[in-house]
Amino acid sequence: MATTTILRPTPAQLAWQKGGLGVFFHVGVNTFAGKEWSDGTIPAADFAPTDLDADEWVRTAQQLGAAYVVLTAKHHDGFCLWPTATTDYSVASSPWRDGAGDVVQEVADACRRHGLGLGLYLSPWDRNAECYEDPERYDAFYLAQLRELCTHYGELVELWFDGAGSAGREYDWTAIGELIAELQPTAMVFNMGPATIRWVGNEDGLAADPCHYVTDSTDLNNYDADVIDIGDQRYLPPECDVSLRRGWFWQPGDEPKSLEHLLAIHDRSIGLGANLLLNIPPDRRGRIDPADLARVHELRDALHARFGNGQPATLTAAAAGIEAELSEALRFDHVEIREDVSAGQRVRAHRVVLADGTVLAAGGTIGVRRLHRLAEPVTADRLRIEIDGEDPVIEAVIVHDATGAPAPALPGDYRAPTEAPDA
Ligand code: FUL
Repeated sequence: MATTTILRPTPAQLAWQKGGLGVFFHVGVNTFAGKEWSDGTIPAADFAPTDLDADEWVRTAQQLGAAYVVLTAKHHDGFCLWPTATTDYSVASSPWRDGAGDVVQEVADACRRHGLGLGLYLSPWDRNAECYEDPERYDAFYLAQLRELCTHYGELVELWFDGAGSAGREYDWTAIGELIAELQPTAMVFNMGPATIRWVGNEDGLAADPCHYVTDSTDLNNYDADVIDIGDQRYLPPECDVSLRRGWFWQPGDEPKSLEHLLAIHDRSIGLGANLLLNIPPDRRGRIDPADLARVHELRDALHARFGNGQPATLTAAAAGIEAELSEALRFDHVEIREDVSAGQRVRAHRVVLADGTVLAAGGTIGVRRLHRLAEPVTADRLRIEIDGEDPVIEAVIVHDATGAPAPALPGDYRAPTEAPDA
């Protein structure tokens, strides 16, 4: 790193990071057209879920341990899932609930019932709005939509601004930032304009080590940790987005990823100190597809089997790190470490070492949580965590015995082939 300046998270950023897991819901006219992207011409009348149950969506997220959800209030096609005053291209023009429904409201209510935070995706690129080609008019239109979302649904934990389709287009990020500061000052802002969190750089749900919380840019093409200009640095922790299925929208014939693949995504996002936003797309009934639901429950059970019975160690400071003392000699095959990043991310490198000097695991970032899966189970009553970094604070070391629990292949390549959207 070129600097010793250590930037701190805001309390809202830290709370969001500690939450760790979010669930994405992509639903809209695309769901009924078998498309990933559409061009704004699919009739609003095609939005016709027969049995929409937002409570089931949010309950499913909660069962998986999510802290928040993010709903596509408007995708690139411009169709709005709430009865906006800005356009007729919305649920108000659909047969669903006789045009009197509001998906955003139903999800917001379910979030309140289940204690999850609500996030909303409002695509800047809008392929339906007739004013889109006139930047001044569109900026006003977009701000009006954002104002509706920021005023009618209670507290928002995240606003998702997707960059797709917007290359070369500058939106009025100053006004957007002012509106958010006024109406939803603690909402995380994803990746554009007044961003407070950033995209991890792929749609496979995979972070890498090191996982920097401080960067100079959300533009990953320009990101180079060695040439950071101190003045431009920002605390921008990453969110890894990925779909349970191949597509973001539910499509017939698509299937959920394997349990092993999902566990690998978990370990390489949450387990590397990043957030994970896992998309579980409602189907044409407006329900979670039974195959998806079964896979989500398998994932929940597997995570519980691996991490549900952790044993925390008692920590004491040592020369180059900390000593972690267990209540007795325990068998374990995973080590979880949590850094207190409230005064900034400080650990640059670390090693997990047994009393006899055997190095069990090593890495760069610890961050809000780091999971090490050991090649072999060990039995020990103490560990040393050796740390390189500036005044690092470790808040927890937890050992887990996941004997017999499903786990991803070690190592494995879990990148998905990329494909252009079909519109
Ligand atoms: C992308 C979009 O183009 C996809 O349709 C999806 O919404 C994904 C999360 O972000 O940029």
